[in-house]
Amino acid sequence: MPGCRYVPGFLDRSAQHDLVAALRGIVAEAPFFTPRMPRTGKPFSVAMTNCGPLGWVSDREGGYRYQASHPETDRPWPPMPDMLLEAWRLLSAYPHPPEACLVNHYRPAAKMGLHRDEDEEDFAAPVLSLSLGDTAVFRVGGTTRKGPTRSVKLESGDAVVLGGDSRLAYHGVDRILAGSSTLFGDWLPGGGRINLTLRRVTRP
Ligand code: MD3
Ligand code: FE
Repeated sequence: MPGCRYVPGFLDRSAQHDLVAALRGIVAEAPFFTPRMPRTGKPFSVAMTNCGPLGWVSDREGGYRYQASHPETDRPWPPMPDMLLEAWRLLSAYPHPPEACLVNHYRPAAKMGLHRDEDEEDFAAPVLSLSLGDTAVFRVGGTTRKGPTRSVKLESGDAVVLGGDSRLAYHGVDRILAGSSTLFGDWLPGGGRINLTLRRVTRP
């Protein structure tokens, strides 16, 4: 897909462990919450939190949006760790810092339906995805909902930069290969996968 750059093994095992340590601190300050679908209130199977000045949230009343505070604690999101800002500088080719890092936790049975990321004002900036833990079977289509899709596996340490045409491509997570990674150790009982997406939300 044009504008999409897949960087397998971008984070080595040591960098993955450093990122897990940073995430433990983030989750201690900003616990995972369960977002809900607009109008229906149906819960997502993916648990979420954020770091950085803005975070993505969703609930029945307010729908999908970015806001500066955690929806349950009302506290500001914790800062983005330097290693994430560094990954953005290395991979994004975008001359302004990211504003939001959405942290998605997939338990082994979690999925994410086919969707586009379109809650941001600035589609000129790419979305940077970093995967940790269990492998995800990911689905990628084109910029319309109909049309062919293909299946791609994302493993712990992989990075994907979604820029150009791929920035508005349909994508989702079909399934998590439970037990495919031991990265999280005794953190996150039940294991699973964490995906981080770094985003620019506002136009600079
Ligand atoms: C688009 N997250 O939070 S990472 C999301 O794995 C989200 O948690 C997924 O979709 C996750 O909105 C996907 C971003 C990603 C990765 C590869 C892609 C988006 C992509 C390839 C093509 C198009
Ligand atoms: Fe997405």
